[in-house]
Amino acid sequence: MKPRVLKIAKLPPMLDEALHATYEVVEAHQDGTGVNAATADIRALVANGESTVTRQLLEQLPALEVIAVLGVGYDGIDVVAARERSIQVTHTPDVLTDDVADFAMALLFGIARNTRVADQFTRSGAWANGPFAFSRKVTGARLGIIGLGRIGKAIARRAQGFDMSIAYTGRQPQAVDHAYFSTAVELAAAVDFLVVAVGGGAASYHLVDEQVLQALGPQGYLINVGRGSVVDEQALAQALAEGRLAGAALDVYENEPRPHPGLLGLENVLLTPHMASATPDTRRAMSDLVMANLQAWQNNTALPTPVPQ
Ligand code: 8YV
Repeated sequence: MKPRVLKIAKLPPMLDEALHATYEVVEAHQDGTGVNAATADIRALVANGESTVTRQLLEQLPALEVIAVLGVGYDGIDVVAARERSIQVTHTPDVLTDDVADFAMALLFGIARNTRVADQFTRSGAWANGPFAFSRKVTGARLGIIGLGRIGKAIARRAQGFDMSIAYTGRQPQAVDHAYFSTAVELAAAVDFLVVAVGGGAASYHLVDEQVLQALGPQGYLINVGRGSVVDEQALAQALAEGRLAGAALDVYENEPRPHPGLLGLENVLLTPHMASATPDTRRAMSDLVMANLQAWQNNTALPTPVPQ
């Protein structure tokens, strides 16, 4: 008999196929509600970076042994509650770093050079009435990174290719050649582009608030490829609408899949649907890593990518 797995995420077709080939897959919503079958003998759970696994859900899964997250971020998972029951939690770091860093640069360039509005301008024929407005030069600008982890460092490497000066904030200074600021406000005040590359959770909740946006100022741009919860989206929409910030480019939102309505009508924003890691190669690698973690769990061997302690 195939082991039963609870799936609480929309998964890439290749992972769905692999899961169905090996397991009996029981489905539920992203927040773990609406389970469509009995759960007493479910021993594994597959989630993604947007899923929530609460203590309550874990209580409904008395036989659960492993949670495999498709994604590097696992802020939706109550890891403390899982550990109390020795449930192992895995994620998919590294394999998506390049895509997410590439996409951060795409967003940065897109908002700085105003490509979204320029495309509309070209298509609409408005060009016939005169040239498009000037946009912001990127090469040589000052970049601030919130969260100099794997993805933050990959963004820094790319930015160095554009002669950008790099500064960062994080829990502590690291052995790198970039300027360190102990707070997001100080960092924001010192840069032109502020990129959020930090994960979600209580520690980073609304780290980018009114004060940080104020410090970034009317010439400053915000880019977010980390988690929506890091940015106070209401404050951001207001600052953008009032011209207190030059622009923002976001791939993640506080309430996905619905960006703050105040953002939708603004010209100086670039909005993408949480797609930074969504390329076939990367989603294949992420899917393979989920399967490798589940296989190791079944074989009772060390899991390849457990979440850090
Ligand atoms: C994915 C992510 O979009 O890795 C993460 O934490 O948020 C993304 O790479 C997501 O987890 C898959 O749906």
